[in-house]
Amino acid sequence: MSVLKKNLAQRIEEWRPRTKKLLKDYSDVKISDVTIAQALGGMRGVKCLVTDISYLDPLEGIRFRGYTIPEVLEKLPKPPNAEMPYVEGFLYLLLTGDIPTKKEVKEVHHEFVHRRHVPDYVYQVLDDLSECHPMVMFSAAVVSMEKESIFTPKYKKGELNKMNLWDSTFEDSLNLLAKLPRIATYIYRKKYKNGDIITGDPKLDWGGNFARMMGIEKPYDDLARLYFILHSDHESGNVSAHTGHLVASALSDVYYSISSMINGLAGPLHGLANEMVLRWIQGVMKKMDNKIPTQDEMKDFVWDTLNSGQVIPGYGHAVLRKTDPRYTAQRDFCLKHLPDDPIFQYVNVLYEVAPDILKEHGKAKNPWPNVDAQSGVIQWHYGVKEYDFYTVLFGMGRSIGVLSNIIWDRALGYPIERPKSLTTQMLEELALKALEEKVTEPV
Ligand code: CMX
Repeated sequence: MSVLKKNLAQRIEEWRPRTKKLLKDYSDVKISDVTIAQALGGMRGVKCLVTDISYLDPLEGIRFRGYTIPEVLEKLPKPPNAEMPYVEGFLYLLLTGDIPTKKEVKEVHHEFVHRRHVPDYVYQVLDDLSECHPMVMFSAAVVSMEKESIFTPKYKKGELNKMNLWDSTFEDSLNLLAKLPRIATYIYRKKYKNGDIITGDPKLDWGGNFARMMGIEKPYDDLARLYFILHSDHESGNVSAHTGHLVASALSDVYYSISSMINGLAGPLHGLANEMVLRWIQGVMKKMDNKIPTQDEMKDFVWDTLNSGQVIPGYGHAVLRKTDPRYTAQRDFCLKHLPDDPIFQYVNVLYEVAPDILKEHGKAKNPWPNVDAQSGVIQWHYGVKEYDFYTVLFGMGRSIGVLSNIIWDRALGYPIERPKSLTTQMLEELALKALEEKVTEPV
């Protein structure tokens, strides 16, 4: 058994009694009330999911296993001469809660190397779908590998029970993760570089090998590591994470779950927003004839967009109420590596004016930028100019977090998810009852 799996097994054993005790002794303690606004409003703020992989504080932003982004970037081991940590070590952290040693990271790396072979039929699927959107190719490639699942045949043979469900899920998850850099870069090179495929190098880490197979020089490897870590997890209520969790809760294997997660990420209000940001910025650049706009000029563009009833992409968030620290981490990378990039300068002017305008506009609860406001800019700078591909990158990162969650869901025996629905008439009756109670309240 690998060190990662052994340590994970130990953490699971230590954790299980906590969940068990909560269920046994405190099951009726209330954690949330649900209003009509929440039922009709996408369940915002309803506290009804549990995850220990990451926690999103509205004012502080994300913490992974208790660590802020700067702490994660500082504490995790890095490849030689690299600025950013190994994705392998980050996975170790998400799964066990521990900062791994370099030796432990190397072990995860070897696990990935053994599991990275992509079956031939996946390339056939990708070749046949090469006219489709890259997210369609990515989702289809993942679900096409379902027959590789170790979990599903074991389940069918009756070999699984609540105590060992996680074990074959872990195996499936590592097998899938190991293949993602090859699949994603094959999509990219097939679609946009005339099928000129670059072979991988098993000596390289997950992020470094991804950069190599994309065909992009340093420091793109560091950017890749940073990007995948930042996009991995944002607790469980966002569309992609929740979809992955929901599908897996039916004990669908991870190939089905991650393919569904990718489909959720493809929407413009979620993962596709990074593409929309770049489109928006480049639309402004065209109108400005590439001249950097003054703040006043940028204000006009922002108001034009808002007045035409559209959102400012890359701004706002369902939970966050401050600048997303994932935005800040990418901004720091830009300031170091591409401070003079013209698109970055546009992004900066937008940052100077958009929050105040959104406050004045008065609709968005969060006027600050989110992760997507910076990510496309950096990709463009390093030559990844094909917008459609950006969400595939997001999907690679998000898989790390969602798979970690699914493994733990299975380890802790979380059941199939099944919230209850009401009809509109029932809501009207509840509203009327509340009104009557208010009227009869003593003054
Ligand atoms: N520009 C203009 N209006 C905005 C806005 C923005 N960036 N963000 C929110 N609003 C509007 C909403 O459209 C909504 O309007 P209506 O009342 O007319 O429907 C109102 O403000 C209230 O919305 P909210 O409660 O602040 O935000 P939601 O939780 O409903 O939505 C989000 C969150 C991210 C979908 C929204 O802010 C948005 O559409 N942002 C732009 C797209 C984007 O950047 N998405 C990426 C988010 C990160 C991710 O998940 O990947």
